[in-house]
Amino acid sequence: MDHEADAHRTDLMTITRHVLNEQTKYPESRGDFTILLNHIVLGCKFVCSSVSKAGLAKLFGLAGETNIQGEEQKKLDVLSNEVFVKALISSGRTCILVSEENEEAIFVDPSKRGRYIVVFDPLDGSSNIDCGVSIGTIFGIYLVKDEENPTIDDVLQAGKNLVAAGYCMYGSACTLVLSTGSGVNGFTLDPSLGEFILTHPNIKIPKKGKIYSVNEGNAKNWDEPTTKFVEKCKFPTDGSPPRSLRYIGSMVADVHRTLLYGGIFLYPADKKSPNGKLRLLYEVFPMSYLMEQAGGQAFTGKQRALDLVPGKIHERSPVFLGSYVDVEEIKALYAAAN
Ligand code: AFP
Repeated sequence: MDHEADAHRTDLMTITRHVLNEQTKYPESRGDFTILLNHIVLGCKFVCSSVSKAGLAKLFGLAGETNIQGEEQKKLDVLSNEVFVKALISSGRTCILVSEENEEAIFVDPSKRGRYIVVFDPLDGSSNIDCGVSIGTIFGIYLVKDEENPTIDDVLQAGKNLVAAGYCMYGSACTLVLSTGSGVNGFTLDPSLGEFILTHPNIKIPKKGKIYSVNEGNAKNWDEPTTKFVEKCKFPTDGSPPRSLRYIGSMVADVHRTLLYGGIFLYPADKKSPNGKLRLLYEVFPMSYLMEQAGGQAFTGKQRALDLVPGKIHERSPVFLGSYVDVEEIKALYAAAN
């Protein structure tokens, strides 16, 4: 019997234990981040359970539909948003929340205020819900400058100022990927324990990948560097084999695969959408932060994604993110075009 392996299996590293361990590196830490994270984890568990029983509970479909009892049904993304907003406020550790679902930023009442700002998309990829494709929650965390006086400028910070970012993917397993600024770790929900257990320690993205991921339906509107890059993926001229195309259309799932297998995910600008589709604060920034923390890169077509400073909370940006070498290739094409 392999006692060492058994010891490993019985020594469970939960996400809370992991974050508490990380905090011991910062003697001034007050445990606030662990409390905040526990509330994010609660939201993820709720959404995970709702997504998995959505068909049963008749949670699918349009907001405003009614159920058998004649009660109004809430769409899953609306419900998820309510759960996250309430969990984050009740943590007592947040001062401003920005959600994809709310037009305006939410300023937390002074009686419940803390020093963290959370930007999030409670249920990204929601157009994929009805066909059972993996979807997810994306979040980024900033610190406020003055806890007594939070302003919208505290939210409009460059992505490089994030103190943590992550996503939770509701797929064949429920996986939470997190970075607090010293690498990336993945945790899988053990439903029998109700705990996220460290299953993917210190994730590093392969330096170069064999997969590209893009909505090719937009190809007729792409700019020259994107067109050239995709052409090279299909018809390489350096003797290398063509790359595989994988596109789910759910950013969390596409980024998760990119992080684990390597490759590049592209949501470029095009003639119809000069800023692309994805939102800077709660899609581009958190994913770019995770990519860099895992040894990859994220580029907008003009600059490092994390250097951008948003002018508005729901601002969009093009993004190319993934393996270091793959992103270097697209950077070179943009540099040549300018
Ligand atoms: P939905 O939430 O409307 O499904 O959008 C998902 C998303 O924001 C992101 O998760 C995907 O990467 C991207 O849009 C897919 O966009 P296209 O459908 O234009 O390819």
